Amino acid sequence: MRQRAFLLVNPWITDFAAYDLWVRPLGLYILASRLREAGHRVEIIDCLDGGADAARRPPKRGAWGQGKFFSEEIPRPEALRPIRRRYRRYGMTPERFRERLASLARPDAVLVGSMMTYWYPGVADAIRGIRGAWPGAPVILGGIYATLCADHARFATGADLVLPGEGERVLPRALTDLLGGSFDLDVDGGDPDGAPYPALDLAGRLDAVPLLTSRGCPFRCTYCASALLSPGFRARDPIRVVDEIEHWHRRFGTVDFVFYDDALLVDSTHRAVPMLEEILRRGLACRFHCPNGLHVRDLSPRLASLMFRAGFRTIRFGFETASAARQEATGGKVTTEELRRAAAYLREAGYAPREIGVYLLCGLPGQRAEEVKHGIDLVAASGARPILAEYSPIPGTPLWGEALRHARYDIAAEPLFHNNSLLPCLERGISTADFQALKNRARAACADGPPC
Ligand code: B12
Ligand code: SF4
Repeated sequence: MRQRAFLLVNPWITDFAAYDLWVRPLGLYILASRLREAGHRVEIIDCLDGGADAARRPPKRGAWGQGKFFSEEIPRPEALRPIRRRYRRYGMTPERFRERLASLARPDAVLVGSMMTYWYPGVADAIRGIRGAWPGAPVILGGIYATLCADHARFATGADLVLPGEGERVLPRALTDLLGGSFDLDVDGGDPDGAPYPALDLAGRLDAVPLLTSRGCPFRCTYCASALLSPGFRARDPIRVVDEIEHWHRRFGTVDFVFYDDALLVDSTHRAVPMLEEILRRGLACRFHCPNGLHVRDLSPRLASLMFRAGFRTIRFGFETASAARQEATGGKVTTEELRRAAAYLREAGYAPREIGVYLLCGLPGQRAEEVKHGIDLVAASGARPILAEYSPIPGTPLWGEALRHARYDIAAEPLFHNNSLLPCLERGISTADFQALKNRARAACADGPPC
């Protein structure tokens, strides 16, 4: 096998606002580890990695590996001109990015990742920078935007090749076509524990490590892209997950771990419960964070107690709406009774209401302000903390057709309008002031108790 050199690039975020809620390009680190395992040389540039940007004083970071990004104001893209809000680029400066590229030898191919669909301007900028450094180097784009908006990515980013899907499955063939030889990256052979750990040792910082205990989700909520990104549900052996936690904790001193799973608590008897018992058995003094919504249904008194004792510090549940009709129509992943029960178990385990975050979707097609208000009050009355999550319409999801009918912008033509903070599908009857009142109501609902 001929050894090849790859550069992996995580582009900037371009948005009205962004906060580093443990945002790490885990997909790229997974691909880097597999390329390395197959004997190739890999370098990674994470434009969001503050640790890689020693020239600037870092912005305020939280105590648990989250915090602010570096950012600078940039002109709004043409489509967003009428929206009078400041627009920013988050991450390292373009000069720093050029310096990093200039410090590297020309790779055989550059693999660019992507996250939110409406962050594509940062992807196009990164590809422009790569072209400037090595005009002839092949650039392959993958990741979430490339999967959900492949056609758009083909004309809007300047990539030579746009590859939708999980990289370890789609890259081997593309690399063979491009470079010749064979690239065996799907090394797990169907065993999700057969692969090496993500190559996070290449990251500029290991203050928080992202973890995946599974891929995909057994549910099919109509607003969610999980099935498009990872078809089928595959779970790892919980004990092997603890091995990974122990690896980062003991070798790199990492204390904060962040679960990126779509379905961390599903089938908890066979997954989360043994994992937490093992964490406690090994005495791993770590903190765990779940910024992505957890499932309420599988929560038992035992699981709640284990979560508390094992160090789960950031917990967020996906409840989305208190409307029983909408719960049912969007996929039936949770009922109101299940939420009440779960919140009670967590409080019995030791959590304060303010520490039990519950996401409520806001701005769904056809949703009235009354429904959101009802959700806020119900979550608060259940002894938990309501957190509004603005709906981002996603092409290819079952709700997309309805989103198109209700959208206030041309979401079909322009992914910039998928931006959750634009509330693109908000009912016309709900004004900005109404939305602000809902936000205030949610904030006030958890004004007491310890800080979270
Ligand atoms: C964890 C997560 C978060 C984390 C952040 C993590 C991060 N890295 O950014 C947090 C909790 C902060 C977050 C927040 C939000 N999120 Co989010 N999030 C996810 C989640 C669950 C997992 C992403 C992930 O890292 N997966 C694991 C890695 C391994 O997978 P991956 O990155 O896709 O990489 C694989 C492939 O894409 C591919 N690949 C990747 N790079 C490359 C490169 C090449 C060259 C190739 C070939 C392949 C390739 O191979 C990789 C390995 O298999 C996804 C859902 C999902 N299942 O993906 C939603 C998701 C991305 N989020 C979504 C949304 C809506 C949001 C929010 C707007 C929610 C809200 N309303 O508040 C916020 C916005 C954040 C912001 N403004 O800052 C949407 C996307 C919306 C959109 N329009 O793009 C998703 C898809 C969920 C959904 N609703 O369906 N999120
Ligand atoms: S349960 Fe969560 S991850 Fe699964 S389909 Fe529904 S919203 Fe997506």
